[in-house]
Amino acid sequence: MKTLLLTGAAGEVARCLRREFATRYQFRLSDIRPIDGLAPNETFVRADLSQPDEVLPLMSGVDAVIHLGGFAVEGPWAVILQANIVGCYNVFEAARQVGVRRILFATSNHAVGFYRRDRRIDHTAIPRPDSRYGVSKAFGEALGSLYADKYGMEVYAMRIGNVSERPADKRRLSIWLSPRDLAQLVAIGIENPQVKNEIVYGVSDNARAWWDNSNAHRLGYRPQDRSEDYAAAILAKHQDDNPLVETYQGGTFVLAEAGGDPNRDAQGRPK
Ligand code: 15L
Repeated sequence: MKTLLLTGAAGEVARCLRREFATRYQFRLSDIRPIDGLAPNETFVRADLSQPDEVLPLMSGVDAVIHLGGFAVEGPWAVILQANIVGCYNVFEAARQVGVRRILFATSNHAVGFYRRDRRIDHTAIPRPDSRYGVSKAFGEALGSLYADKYGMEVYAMRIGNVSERPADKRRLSIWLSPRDLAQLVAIGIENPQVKNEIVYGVSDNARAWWDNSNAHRLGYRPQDRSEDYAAAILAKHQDDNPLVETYQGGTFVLAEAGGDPNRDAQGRPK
């Protein structure tokens, strides 16, 4: 059984992966926050990813890294810099030093959030971040590309839409990623020998998607879930947002300033 390092293991995306992969992989979980209730296939090592000497020991004996750690919404520059930029650098650099070749990196739709919704983009679309958070994800994509090209690492950057049991609103009908499709996408990133220097979109089989996910399809991704099954109920309740929010893929992140996503409280929980 492969052993995977999962950073950001106290977060929501990690919770889905731990559940989906409970019998498939060994997990070394890491987060700055504590985690209760470890399963038999899990161990936990607390680490602050902004500290290189705390990141290096996480890598020993690991087959691949799933790097989810960092601040998950818009935030103040000092926070984004340490958690998402310095932290991401430390993870790639520690993996290189220890010889862990494969890294799956959770980038985000907010790396491309300033593309309009009427524009269909694929994995070759250059970043158009909608926030400092989005800039940090574009940084991680660029860093991954450097480590793939320069050091021969195998890098799989997932521009994740929104992971949840069901799509939450109109915008998420386009970007929703179900937990089982997330698991399929991640398993491809871990197992597929063709992974070299990839960008894929983390999205289910959504009729309203803004993304051409042909690179993920090339690598074998066949999503099982469709947001359209929830569309009628969501659209019946939907009220149009600010026109800027409705225009751009990043939604409220295009407006968010100094403190974050207007849809979330200070702890990052949905309001
Ligand atoms: C993200 O990147 C965030 O981590 C997540 O909390 C959601 O806000 C998501 O994007 C989204 O765009 O819905």
